[in-house]
Amino acid sequence: MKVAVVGATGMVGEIMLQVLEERNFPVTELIPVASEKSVGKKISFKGQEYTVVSLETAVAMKPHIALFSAGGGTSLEWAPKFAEAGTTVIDNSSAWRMDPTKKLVVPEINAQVLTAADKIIANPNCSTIQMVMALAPLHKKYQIKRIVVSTYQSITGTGVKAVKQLENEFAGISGEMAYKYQIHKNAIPQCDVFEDNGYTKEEMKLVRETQKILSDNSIAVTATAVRVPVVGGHSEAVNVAFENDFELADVRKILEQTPGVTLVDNIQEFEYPMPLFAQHKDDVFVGRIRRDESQPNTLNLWIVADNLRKGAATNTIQIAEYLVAHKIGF
Ligand code: 11C
Repeated sequence: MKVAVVGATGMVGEIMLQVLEERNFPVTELIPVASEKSVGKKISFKGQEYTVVSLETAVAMKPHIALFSAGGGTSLEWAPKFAEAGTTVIDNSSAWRMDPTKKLVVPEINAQVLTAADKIIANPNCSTIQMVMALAPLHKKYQIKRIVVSTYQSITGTGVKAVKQLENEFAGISGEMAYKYQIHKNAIPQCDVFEDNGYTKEEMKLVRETQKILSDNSIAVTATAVRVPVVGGHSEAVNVAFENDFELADVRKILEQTPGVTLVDNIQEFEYPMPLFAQHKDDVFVGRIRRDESQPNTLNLWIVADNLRKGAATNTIQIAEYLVAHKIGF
């Protein structure tokens, strides 16, 4: 496969290259793509050097697949141009996610919706991916009524500027700020911009994307998204009310048997998921599983994943793997 990685020099783009290599994705020709200021730079992939090209050049090279992680504006402008040239685009930005003509895919949950007609496929937001990975198999069995989620999000979700800000603050150096406030020793209850309803865009992604992926608009979701001075992944405290009652042992068994989910839930040994241990891993880690004793059929869980991996690069590449394995669109 001729594979373009758009945003190859960015934080997620670099991990996409690593994941392509690790999973031995059948790349016959790699096309690293970035903005004009990075064109001509060298990147290495599988021990070989490649030169970064512009978006125009990449479209003309007609890749089979383009993995996009270059921001919403770039996706809106360029994904259709690639699609027009016959390329299948898998886009990691929020540009196409809620477009009713585009599929929003977590392969373990709904890859079967994909068809050869899907030339632009949307990758969900990181905080949504890890939550639905744990909740989808429970939804199947018990039918979710309502989700209350609070997130504790890694600064890597904001990008390199935020990582630099925390490093500077930690070292006591003043520098460029990614956030309006200090993040070191802080928790900022704002991820992304505010919408008219008083929620942030990140919070509303958890609502809308969850309903779209689980193809059930009756699921009520309410979210509070918080940025914390953490780098390894996003954590989520999730309270989920089901239509039907459950046994905790069955919930554990279902999660244990879910591909892509690892149960870490042994309070006797103080074992639970944490970003420190989730970093660089592809699985979604679930623990602190317990009944919400304040109301019927309700469960509490703690979900952690590396937001740059399963939350972004890995999920994108798993979509590409599914297309290749099922010969969809090529
Ligand atoms: C964050 N989830 O942690 C965001 C980053 O819609 O793809 C990814 C934003 C997106 O701030």
